[in-house]
Amino acid sequence: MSAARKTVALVAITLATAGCLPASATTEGHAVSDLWTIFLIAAAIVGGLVWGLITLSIIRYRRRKSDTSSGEAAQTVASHALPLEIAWTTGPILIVLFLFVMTLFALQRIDAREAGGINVQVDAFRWQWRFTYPDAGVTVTGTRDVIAEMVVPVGEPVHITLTSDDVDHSFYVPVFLFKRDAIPGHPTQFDFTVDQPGSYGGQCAEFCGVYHDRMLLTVRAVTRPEYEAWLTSQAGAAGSPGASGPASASPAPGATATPVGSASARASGVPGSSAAPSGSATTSGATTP
Ligand SMILES: [Cu+2]
Repeated sequence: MSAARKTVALVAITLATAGCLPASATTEGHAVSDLWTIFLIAAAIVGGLVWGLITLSIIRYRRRKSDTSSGEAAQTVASHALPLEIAWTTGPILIVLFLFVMTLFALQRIDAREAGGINVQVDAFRWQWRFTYPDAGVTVTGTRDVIAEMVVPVGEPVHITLTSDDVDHSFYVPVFLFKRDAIPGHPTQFDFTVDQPGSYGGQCAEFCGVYHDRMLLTVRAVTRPEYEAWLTSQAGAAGSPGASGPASASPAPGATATPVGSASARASGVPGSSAAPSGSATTSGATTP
């Protein structure tokens, strides 16, 4: 294949895939990707229509050699083309209304509260995350060396209460197609249900200070028995010296300078990664800074 053809193929593939979202890992995320597809189709229809009419006009009404007129084309004044005027006013209004209603439906699906499942309190702080399981008395606090990992049962709703200890942060797991701000003093609640077992990397998505980049996190979805075994191991670890129960979980504010994250912890935090991190990362994730 020649260089020119390769370039054309590359540009075509880039354009064709530029609007694609990654497949969502949660039930709620499907509402987002469905909505995205609807917007994309609407945009493609409008774009196709506009470009088609422009191309048609350029070719069909181009100036020909036989044309000896002064150059000005016939002008279509709005008052002379009432049907046209009505069409290009109502068309866009209907499209926007349709997209607005579809967005409301999608929001309803995303914000739906489901029965059953587990509760997790998520606290963002400069510069890590704390995940508290109030029903089990387990707390996982990320440190500057080991990012926090939230372990959840796959296929069950996870009820999150999100807040921040200091400044605005944002809970963001890219493959969940979902992001929500953590605002001090204003807890927010949302649910998600992870469809497939795996480890999903996330990060703070609100610039919150010099070490904002340290605010990585992982959500690991496992089977119910694995989840319960993990909870038991965490509850056991919390009782031993140097491990975190809720009381000893508070981070050192303004913690100092070394970069966050061991290589393995970071590897498990790669968005979309499906490799399950080792048990040792989980355990050390629960220790105090
Ligand atoms: Cu942050």
